[in-house]
Amino acid sequence: MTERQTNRTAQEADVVILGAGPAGLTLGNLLHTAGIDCVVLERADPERVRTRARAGFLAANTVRVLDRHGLAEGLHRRGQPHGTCEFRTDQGTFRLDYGALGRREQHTVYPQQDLVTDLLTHYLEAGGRIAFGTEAQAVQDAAGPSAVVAVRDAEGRPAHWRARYVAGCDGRHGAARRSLPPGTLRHHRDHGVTWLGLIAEAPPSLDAVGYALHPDGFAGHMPRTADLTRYYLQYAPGAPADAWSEQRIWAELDRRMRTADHGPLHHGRILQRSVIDLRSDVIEPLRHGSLLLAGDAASLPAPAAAKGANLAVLEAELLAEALVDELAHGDSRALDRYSERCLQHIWRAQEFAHWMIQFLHSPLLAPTARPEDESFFHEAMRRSRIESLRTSRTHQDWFAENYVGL
Ligand code: RFL
Repeated sequence: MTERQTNRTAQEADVVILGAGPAGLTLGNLLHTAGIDCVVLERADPERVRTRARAGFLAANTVRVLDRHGLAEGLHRRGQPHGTCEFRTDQGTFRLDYGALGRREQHTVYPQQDLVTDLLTHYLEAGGRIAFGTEAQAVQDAAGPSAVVAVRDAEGRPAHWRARYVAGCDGRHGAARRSLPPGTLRHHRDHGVTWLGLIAEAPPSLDAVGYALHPDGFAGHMPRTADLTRYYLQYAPGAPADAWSEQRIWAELDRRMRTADHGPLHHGRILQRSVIDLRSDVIEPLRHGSLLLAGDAASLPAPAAAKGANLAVLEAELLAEALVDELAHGDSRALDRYSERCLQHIWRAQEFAHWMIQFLHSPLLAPTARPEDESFFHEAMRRSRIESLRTSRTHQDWFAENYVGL
């Protein structure tokens, strides 16, 4: 496989895609297959792109999108179907076979780095253009007939790309967001909760996603592969990622996951740890002249509901269809509706992520808290929600539909 570094003197393409994550590479594949002249500009090197571990749970609709375009071979071969979650609470433990509830759909567990590797391989083998080590600095002239992307190449030299359309798929700290015109709305919410995100070199310890709702804070168990498990621990806001030793981490996980009642967790080396402040935002609108946003650049859903990579793939397909209509057939109607169509999905995902955050996290009562304080009210509502989800089939169907759906 060759990775062609782009060094044409006249640097231009009909569509310049910023970022080689799930959004940018899905879009690149779809446009290239449809014969649209496009290029992906990626800040990182290929090794980093292929190994960045993040998401793992792909919704049924995401698999359908990838299937439609012949991009799902790897995930069918190596991904694992998954349809159960287990809630461990001080009101008891219960399991929901969400794959048999609601619309009866399952997740496919497939690490994001494997999906990105598959998408990149497919794109390169089809002859797609990509420039690694190329950091977009700004998108200029998006209101005019063609936009200009100012970049720095791997040696730090400034250069420019000219495009009829620029797809901002470069995440929430990328150049696309920095280039939005004044007055663009950014709806933002800080959920006031922090997680320590961990990847452990250990097999999953239960055959389900585990959500432990503990008075000392939330703990989560997410299967990834036969040898790797992702864990989350609710963590003190502002604490550095290395504040806890591995021993302390496993002790907290054991306690919050109630291993005394449910059996031990498989311990292993902590391969990766990061502090995740649960925040959400939505940009509105997602189109500004020839600049269009997709994936995390368009909206960041807090990772509590595993929606980000799924939205990225869905939006990439909508954007590809709209750009093909416009560039190949001169029909701009889908492009005009792109922002509105995506925002419907985005707000549904945001609403469910918000619900999950309220459900999973206790207010961590301070020793000085009194029963008349708001935190007690919040905790009582949360207990009532747990009871409703445990006992009401209607509530379980609603949960399943939102948990796995988009
Ligand atoms: P990405 O994946 O961040 O890719 C953006 C790419 O753009 C590059 N880039 C630039 N390139 C050129 N010029 C610039 N100026 C650039 N700035 C950035 C970056 O190097 C990168 O290659 O965005 P994309 O494609 O929008 O995909 C979004 C997803 O990555 C994200 O939403 C998910 O990882 C969120 N998420 C999950 N989503 C799910 O659907 N299911 C899950 O199970 C799930 N688990 C998670 C998650 C996110 C997590 N983090 C990051 C907190 C678990 C975690 C821990």
